[in-house]
Amino acid sequence: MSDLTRRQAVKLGIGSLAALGTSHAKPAPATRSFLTSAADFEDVSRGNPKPHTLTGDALVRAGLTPETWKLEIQADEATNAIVTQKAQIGKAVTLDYPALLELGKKHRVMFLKAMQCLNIATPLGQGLWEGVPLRDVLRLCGDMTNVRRIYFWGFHNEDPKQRFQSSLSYTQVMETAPGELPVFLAYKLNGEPISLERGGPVRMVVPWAHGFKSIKWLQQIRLTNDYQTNDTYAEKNNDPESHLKTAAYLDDVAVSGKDARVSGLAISGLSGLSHVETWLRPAGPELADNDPAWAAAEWKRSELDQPPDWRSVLPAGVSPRDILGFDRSSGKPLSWPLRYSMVGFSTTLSGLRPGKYEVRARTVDLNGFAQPEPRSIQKSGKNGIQVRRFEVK
Ligand SMILES: Nc1nc2c(c(=O)[nH]1)N[C@H]1C(S)=C(S)[C@@H](COP(=O)(O)O)O[C@H]1N2
Ligand SMILES: [Mo]
Repeated sequence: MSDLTRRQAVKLGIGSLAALGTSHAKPAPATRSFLTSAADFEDVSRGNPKPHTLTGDALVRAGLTPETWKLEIQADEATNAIVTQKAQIGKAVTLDYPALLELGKKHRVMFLKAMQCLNIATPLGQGLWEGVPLRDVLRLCGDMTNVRRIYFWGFHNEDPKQRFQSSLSYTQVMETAPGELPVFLAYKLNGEPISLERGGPVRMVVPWAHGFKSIKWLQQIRLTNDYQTNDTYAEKNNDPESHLKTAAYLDDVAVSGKDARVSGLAISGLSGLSHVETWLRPAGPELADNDPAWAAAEWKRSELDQPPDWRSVLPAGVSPRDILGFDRSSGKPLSWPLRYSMVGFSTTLSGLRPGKYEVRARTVDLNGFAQPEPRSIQKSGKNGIQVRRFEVK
């Protein structure tokens, strides 16, 4: 349940986590900005050298400038004892950056998404992502036969061992349930071209998934008849088909006199977010999962931040009416909190007696299930109930 240290992160093979070693417990901000600026996202990137550290010619050779970027879409014709028929597509396609932007004129989608690593108990950031649905890109390949899955990966220093790849089923890509959100190839973050560090020029964005499906520096797509995941994240015991978890993440508690302000961020995952609750008790030793105190806990509702003034939050020229998850005519969110985004919560505990305390926070989803129910394995997303300790003098 404790947050991840840099050493643990390295052991788990998570990636760079450059900033996380020092900033995993976030101070309670006086005001929290709804969107995270591209540079303030926590970075989770593999590679040696990391693709976003390349410059000059190396960057050009890597095809990571808007002028040199290309996406190759091909059939993967491999067969085996179970996959007996090979995938076939009308034609292989190579798409460049201007062609993708051109597709965007007709098909563009915009969407607010929290980026969250399956392995890290802190949200990485929240952005307004803009791009073209993957299904509209794949249509360029014409008719497809025997395609059951889409594999994709990014630039990886031309060293196959560094490849970071992910996959989706054909159905997930081509069909979107009402109210659900399509997978898309993003070329803008917060109204700007996607920075190299955030995976630009083009990054996959999989709305319902943890970060590892949202492949950065995207350059390759394969259409295959293989029905199995090939995700790099299936290694190290992770569940490669897990959905984003509904969960609360705590800031450090801010104590002022006899008052304690408890705050944090709640992610609305696949099961949605009804509300957040907090539980205050005198500080004690670590609570085991089977401690009777859990059953007697008094959980109290916390306040969720209300929708912000969208005009002041969104990049210039972006209307909420154009963002998926918002009503086309009123420009209001269809639900609050928004699907797959995060929202601040807070509670002020007033008039506390001097002493040491611990406070926990949990979400309740739209099924009425309290976090972490249905009880998940930690390798399907870090949604353990967090605790913060503080003292009132
Ligand atoms: N090409 C590539 N894409 C990648 C990764 C990577 O190492 N290489 N890391 C993934 C993981 S595990 C996460 S959590 C997110 C993090 O996105 P961010 O660095 O923009 O916060 O990127 C994903 N996309
Ligand atoms: Mo991740």
